[in-house]
Amino acid sequence: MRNVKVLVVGPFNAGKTTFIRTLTGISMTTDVEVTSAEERKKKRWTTVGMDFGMVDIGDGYVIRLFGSPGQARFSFMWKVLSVGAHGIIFMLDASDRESIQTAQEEFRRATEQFAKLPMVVAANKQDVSNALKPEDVRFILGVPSKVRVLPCVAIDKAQAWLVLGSLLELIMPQESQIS
Ligand SMILES: Nc1nc2c(ncn2[C@@H]2O[C@H](COP(=O)(O)OP(=O)(O)OP(=O)(O)O)[C@@H](O)[C@H]2O)c(=O)[nH]1
Ligand SMILES: [Mg+2]
Repeated sequence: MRNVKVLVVGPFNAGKTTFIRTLTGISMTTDVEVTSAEERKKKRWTTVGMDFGMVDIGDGYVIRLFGSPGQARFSFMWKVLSVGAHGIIFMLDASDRESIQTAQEEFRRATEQFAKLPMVVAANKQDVSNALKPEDVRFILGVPSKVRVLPCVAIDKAQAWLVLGSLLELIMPQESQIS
């Protein structure tokens, strides 16, 4: 059995937990009710520890998906959760103009922290009519040309698979490192 570890990071409300739930049959999360009034305007539940789900992609490969919390107070969790990771999905809510500055800052932090790992950017919530397109996200976040920015709808299994598949294409050539 070959285990591939993927970590999903990104700001509060990006859709990380949803993405992992959509893709994996088995999953766990540590979501609790949001306490801050500002954040509560956006949604009721937030991740305070991690999300986890596994998916068997055949040929003896199992993908283990870990999701980080998005609230800034849990930023230390990136380091904890990335131990042994083979690749990173940086997810943002492309429909939320208010959170774009936070996404810029978080993306900068991700490129520094995960410089050695394969990464793709998922411009989530493309089903929302005003969502920024991947090329706009690339420009605003300053994503380097070697990093792919992909459209994503985390509530849609086929779309979520395309994002995971793009990252796996980057990871698999290095599969000798996978145990
Ligand atoms: N329309 C739409 N809504 C989405 C999509 N993905 C997630 N959502 C919604 O966005 C909200 C946030 O989703 P979560 O999965 O909780 O986001 P998160 O990144 O895990 O949030 P934190 O753990 O709090 O950082 C929820 O209400 C989801 O239902 C999507 O692709 N389209
Ligand atoms: Mg979450």
